[in-house]
Amino acid sequence: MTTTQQESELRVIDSHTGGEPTRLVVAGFPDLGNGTMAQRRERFAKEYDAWRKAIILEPRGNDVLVGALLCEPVSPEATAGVIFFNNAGFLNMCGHGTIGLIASLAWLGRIKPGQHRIETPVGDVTATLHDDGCVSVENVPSYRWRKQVSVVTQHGTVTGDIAWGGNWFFLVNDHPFDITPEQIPALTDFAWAIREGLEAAGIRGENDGVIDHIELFASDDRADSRSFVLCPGKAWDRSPCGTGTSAKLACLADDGKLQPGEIWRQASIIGSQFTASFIRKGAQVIPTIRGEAWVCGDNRLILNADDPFRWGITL
Ligand code: PYC
Repeated sequence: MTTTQQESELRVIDSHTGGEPTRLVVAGFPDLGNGTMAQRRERFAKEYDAWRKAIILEPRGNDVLVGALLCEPVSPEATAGVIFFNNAGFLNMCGHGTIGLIASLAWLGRIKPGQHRIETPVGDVTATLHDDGCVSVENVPSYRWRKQVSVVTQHGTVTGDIAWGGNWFFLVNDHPFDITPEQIPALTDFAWAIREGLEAAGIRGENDGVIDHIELFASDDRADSRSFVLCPGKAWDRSPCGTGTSAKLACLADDGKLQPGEIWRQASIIGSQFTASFIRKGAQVIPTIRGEAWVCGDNRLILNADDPFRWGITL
């Protein structure tokens, strides 16, 4: 793992998308070479994981924060490449984070309204910056892998769908909770028990993909559905989760409950919303999610060589 003895400084643009924070690293990160985003993510994980922790963990960050490393894209047609990470490791794609990335690039004056191709470790997505400041993201193809899978947890047997929306999700409609802020500790325990149950039973997505996001649904009086999403590092998503909404759309499409082009409004547990729809390309479901992000900081992170917690608090 590569660390340096000198003081280092990173410039980061902080934003939030429906309450969920994104920290975009725009300067100061070590060079990861010219490979694909998947290759650069591998190098990041192998050689620079200390930098992930310095950026995300306390005292500079927190467990809710999602990091986004801005990269030169491989293709001259693309606007940017990005690698997403959090307190537990790396994400494949991130919907709220892509909205934050686009809003931050616009705030920096680096992009104008219109379409922008963004390279991610799991494929390209197309983000559109609209004139009103909203951002829509045409995501990677999404699909349901398994329907109504039962998993044994400490809270009993729970049944849900396994779907890919750029990350792997276990989606549960049938559970005993209200999805309200008062229930967050109980929802967190329940969702984490599902995560542990899936791991213990070796239940995975396609190609052995770890199911590291758990999504619980309920009705909402101002949207089509409200969700509680537990992220890989045990923090709950303040936004409706872009990749989670994509996984939801794949399931709805499969069940014939949502038609191509029909709008789905997904609310988060704190009431923020994404609107979403999908198109079909052959057998594939391609979701688009739309939301808004707000830049809330333009910061320099100082990694002082004498700081005992320079590389984050790692308990
Ligand atoms: O919006 O896709 C998303 C996301 C994943 C984890 C947190 N947010």
